[in-house]
Amino acid sequence: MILSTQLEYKGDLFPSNITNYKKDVDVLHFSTANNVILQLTVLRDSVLRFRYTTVGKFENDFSYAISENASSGYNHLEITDDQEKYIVTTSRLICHIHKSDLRKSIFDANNKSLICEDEKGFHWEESYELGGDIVKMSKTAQNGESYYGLGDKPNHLNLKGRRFENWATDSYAYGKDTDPIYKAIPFYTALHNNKAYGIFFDNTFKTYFDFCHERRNVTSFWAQGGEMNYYFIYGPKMHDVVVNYTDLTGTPELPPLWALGYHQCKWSYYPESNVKEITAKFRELKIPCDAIYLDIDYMEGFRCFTWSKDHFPDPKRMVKELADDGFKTVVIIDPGIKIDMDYSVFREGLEKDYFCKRADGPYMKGKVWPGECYFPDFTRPEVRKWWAGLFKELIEDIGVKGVWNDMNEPAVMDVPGKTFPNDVRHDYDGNPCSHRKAHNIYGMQMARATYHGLKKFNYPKRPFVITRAAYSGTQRYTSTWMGDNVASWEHLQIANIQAQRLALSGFSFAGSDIGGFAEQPNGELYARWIQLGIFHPFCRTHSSGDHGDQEPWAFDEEITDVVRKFIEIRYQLLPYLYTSFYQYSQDNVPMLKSLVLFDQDDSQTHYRTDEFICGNQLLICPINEPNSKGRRMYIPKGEWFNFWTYELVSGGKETWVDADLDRMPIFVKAGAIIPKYPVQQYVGEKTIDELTLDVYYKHGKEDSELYEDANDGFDYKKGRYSLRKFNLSGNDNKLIIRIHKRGKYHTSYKTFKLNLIGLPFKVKSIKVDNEYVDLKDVKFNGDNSLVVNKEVTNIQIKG
Ligand code: MIG
Repeated sequence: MILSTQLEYKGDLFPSNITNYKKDVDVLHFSTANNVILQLTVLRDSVLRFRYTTVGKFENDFSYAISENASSGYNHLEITDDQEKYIVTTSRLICHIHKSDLRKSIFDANNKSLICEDEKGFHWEESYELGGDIVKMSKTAQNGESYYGLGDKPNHLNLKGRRFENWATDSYAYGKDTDPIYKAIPFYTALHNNKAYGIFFDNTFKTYFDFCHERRNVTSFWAQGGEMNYYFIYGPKMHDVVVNYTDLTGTPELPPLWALGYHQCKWSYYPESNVKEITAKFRELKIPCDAIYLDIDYMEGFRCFTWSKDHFPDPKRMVKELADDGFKTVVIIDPGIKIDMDYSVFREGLEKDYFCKRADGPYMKGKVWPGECYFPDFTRPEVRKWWAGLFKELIEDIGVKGVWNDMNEPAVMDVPGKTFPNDVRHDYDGNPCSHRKAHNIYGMQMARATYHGLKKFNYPKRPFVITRAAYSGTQRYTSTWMGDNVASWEHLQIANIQAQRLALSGFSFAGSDIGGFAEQPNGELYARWIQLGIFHPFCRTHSSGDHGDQEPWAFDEEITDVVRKFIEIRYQLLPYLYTSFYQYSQDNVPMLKSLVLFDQDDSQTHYRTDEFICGNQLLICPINEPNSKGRRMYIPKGEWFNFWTYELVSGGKETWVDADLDRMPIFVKAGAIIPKYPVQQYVGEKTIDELTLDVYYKHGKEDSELYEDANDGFDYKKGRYSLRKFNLSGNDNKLIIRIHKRGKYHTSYKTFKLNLIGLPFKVKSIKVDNEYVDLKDVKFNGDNSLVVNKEVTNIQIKG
């Protein structure tokens, strides 16, 4: 019986019974008596897409997140049914769809165990005020389930017990519980009973995720509009969930190697003489640095694509002089275009009708740094093209090498909500909509347009872009940073979590403002933060500048020495980091691995936050507290060498690790082969004439990789790269390394210098490609090093 009160407020609405089922190759349609359709697409054996409509018809299927290179194809698809349900079976998954209410349960096809089950499943609320539905999904939480991902959230790595919102927001001096902040990445990985699966809710409206916060046994996610449209990704390895999500939303091309060097930034270095002072000091103190940033003050009245004549009278000359000294210049570009008829960018945007408008036609006017501004609608292809074109002078003529996109949430000053009002209209690539739908992708489309500009005008060199706001898939175009953090010990911890979380969310190329943006660190905090920062894919010091200096020499000499030492380690590790970037770019593998991803079967890892793996073989744990002589940390299972002492430790337990201010806990996985460059002051300063390989003995097997190419340009796409795979295997009196090489690139060096670390036996013979080496020729028992031709394929060391 329906009571009249229920009719007035409908509350949650639910699908009724399935009345019709239709299959179209890999797309299945289940329609209910009350006009709901579930469209299930089998993308891969382990990836299913679920899409719902409540009006009997789907809107145009369009997503900014999904990469055009996403892989698809499955081995097996079978659909059967019984009294209660339809049963969709792939070679990895079994999905039940209940005929009475459209609820779903998903099982592992191998062992039939439950992975994920709808609680209420899909339901919705009609929005009378705005039209459309508030679309909702709820799932039963499984025993001991944990949750990870969701982009840049500054909370605990494990999201369980919390609720989050995704709405890109300028968040100056955010804290541990601030939510939302700059990014909207509606993807998480869940883990229970050694099985991991992921959910990517590809909906750009404001979305919410509740991980057992409101109800202890329920996780749910919902959006203020749009479609219930999500991807279910099965592991059972968390690693494979993240890899598959990253495959779906894409990875960047390789950055120029210099972009993995150290970057120095401040708000702001100006005038030119100040910039030069800073860069000269790096060279004088021999602290490696590859990039110098110009914040908003380089412009004329904050007008994008202009230069302040007073402060930078001849940018082209300056940029060239910096380049001659090994510095790449990166400049900031914001979305707000100053309303000024004498400003050509504004005039052109106005004439061509490229600026965003309000619902009834007026321009979207908002105050940002330049004063009142209009804002390009980056969701229009022709606007992106125009924007890309605006970089011609900066990049092609002046020689700027990177662009920094800020304020692209978009941020607006002095207004409620600090962003555009909801009624602002966007083209959304031919799917016109309001800001409610376009807000979360505005920054992404700006960064995308910027990327295309750099790619075009920097050709044949590679582009470098950094953005603050992002949605899923933004990683295809740009690197990112975590926005306006604070110089505090707590924020050092937050930076660690955010970098890991972003990596788990498909966005590896990220780093924090080292030392903190707001306020000022003391030397100790700065040094500890540099130690963490050198293991983040993006490594930049940045600060607001209004609390004092934050260069490596801004503290005392001891600090400067520590900072130099660690930046030097980063420069030595460049081939390792670059290989890790290659694995990310090529194989979708996150560059940082939280311990839970590294070893999910060890439940000790599920709530660890500080320790992480950088690349595949370096275990890192920052010091998060002042006056530390070391700390306790969890060493994951397996054998690890202390990076400093070469002492071998067995994992699976917490251990005290010494780490005075000039050290931090770093361990190397036994069996790893870590490639190293000599220290350089900037990438390309030296011709590398020998590559060092640190070989860490293992009783057992371990594989390592080394990727190399020209470090810039696109020839690698034509096969001009070199990829070596090292298979190491050791026993009590033998160590064997087999090397396979692929690719046509010829490195500048001819030899490898192997440092043999941790051999448990005294070397009696060495065979390189089946020829005995005269032990007198190698520095054995001296420094345990061995020099071999780089084309070597087999090394046998015997005791
Ligand atoms: O309203 O460009 O997060 O990195 O230095 C502040 C000035 C605008 C915020 C960025 C910060 C940058 C600053 N920007």
